Amino acid sequence: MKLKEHVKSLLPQWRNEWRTLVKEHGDKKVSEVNVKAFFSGMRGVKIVPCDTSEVPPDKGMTVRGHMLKDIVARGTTPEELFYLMVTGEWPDKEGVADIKQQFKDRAQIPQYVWDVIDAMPDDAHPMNMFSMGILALERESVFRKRYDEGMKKEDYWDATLEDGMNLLAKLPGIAAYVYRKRFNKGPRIEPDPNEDWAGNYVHMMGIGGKEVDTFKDLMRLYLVLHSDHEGGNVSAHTTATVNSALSDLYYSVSAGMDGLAGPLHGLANQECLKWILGVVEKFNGVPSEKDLEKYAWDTLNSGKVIPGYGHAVLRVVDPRYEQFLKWGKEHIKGDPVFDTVARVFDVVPNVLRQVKKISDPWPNVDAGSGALLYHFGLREFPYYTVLFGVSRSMGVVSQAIEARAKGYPIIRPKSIPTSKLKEIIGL
Ligand code: CMX
Repeated sequence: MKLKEHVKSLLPQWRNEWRTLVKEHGDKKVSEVNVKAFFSGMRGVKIVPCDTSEVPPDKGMTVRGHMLKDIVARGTTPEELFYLMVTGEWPDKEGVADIKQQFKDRAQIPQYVWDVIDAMPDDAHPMNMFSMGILALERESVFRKRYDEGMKKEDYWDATLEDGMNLLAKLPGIAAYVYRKRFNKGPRIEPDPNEDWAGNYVHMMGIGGKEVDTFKDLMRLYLVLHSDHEGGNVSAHTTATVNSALSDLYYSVSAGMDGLAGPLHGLANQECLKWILGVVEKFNGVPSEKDLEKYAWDTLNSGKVIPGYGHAVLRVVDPRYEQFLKWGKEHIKGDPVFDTVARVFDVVPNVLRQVKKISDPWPNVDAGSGALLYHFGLREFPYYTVLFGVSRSMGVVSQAIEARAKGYPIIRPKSIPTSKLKEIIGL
């Protein structure tokens, strides 16, 4: 079944379920907020619904109940994953063919977007250029046009789905151009109608060579693994909050990407590779465990974080890291950068475990991905968060389609001054 038909068939259930829950169980508690959580960025407080994916601290990311290792083992493509995230079911042949075709048909990008990117300074950060490209496209919003014409609330999902498909179809083109423009790789490359979403992204970046098919496989994996991580992380929560004001998906996704650009979130992958390359350079190759242990302590003692390690929610090795490591071990031999990533995994958790305040000593998604990209010649690491952004857009778009289909209200939690908090706890 085609994606839009499938979502349409789910509407009655989606619209009724949460309203019935509110009507019949509105007073029951889901979560409590203690003072620690209040001052810790709402850590652990269950505050918003998200059905596309969940991150149990002891398991890591699951998509609509499917474990990541099973999703990867069945060779899931980004297009299939997007369908699964939106609808909760795997697409049939018609569903996959439809998404692939839609992504091709909607891939053309208006000239003014190239002009906006071209007008930016040569040293603008790639995430700035990427977010700016998305924001420039807002002029194309179907949601905004229909809203201005008086669209009914029950049709918001349809306009959001249209915007989501248009935006996702165009993202590889924008992201690839950011790469070529920012790193002087030559003129823009047109999409190839014979390529899938990930393959076209690689094609438009202009990365070739004899390993290009393996790199396209890596890109499919990369786009699957970074796609979603429930609803509370910075990029997802920001996108959802902005979208809940009925700002269309161009505004919302651009805002989400601005959050992804932070070093504690998506930018960690660039920071992580920088750290690994520093290790390789200092030790002239893969370091011994003893040298690495000292290097890790030096980083911590200088007041810096070890990028790629730790997580706000997870308390196990991130399964996304595990999948990257597994893929790397299967496809890459004798690469000092990748081998250092593997060695860091043997050493750093033991170091971080000794720092009392650190809740999670294990690698997250960012710990290994950069070394794989580096191996295939994608060495401009300030660019890495853009790849993350293309993938994460699938998740935040899926969440927005569902939120508008269900008719969730504007997100508006309450804040209070510290003086009021003190009053509440009796001080
Ligand atoms: N290296 C050094 N210190 C670390 C650390 C690490 N890898 N992970 C956590 N800590 C520190 C925190 O900075 C914090 O210190 P302060 O209290 O002095 O501020 C303390 O340990 C407690 O943090 P926490 O409860 O374990 O973790 P948080 O939920 O506050 O933060 C995260 C989570 C990811 C921001 C943090 O682990 C971190 O900075 N990691 C390195 C950066 C990184 O890899 N980010 C990518 C995360 C994945 C993503 O979202 O994309």
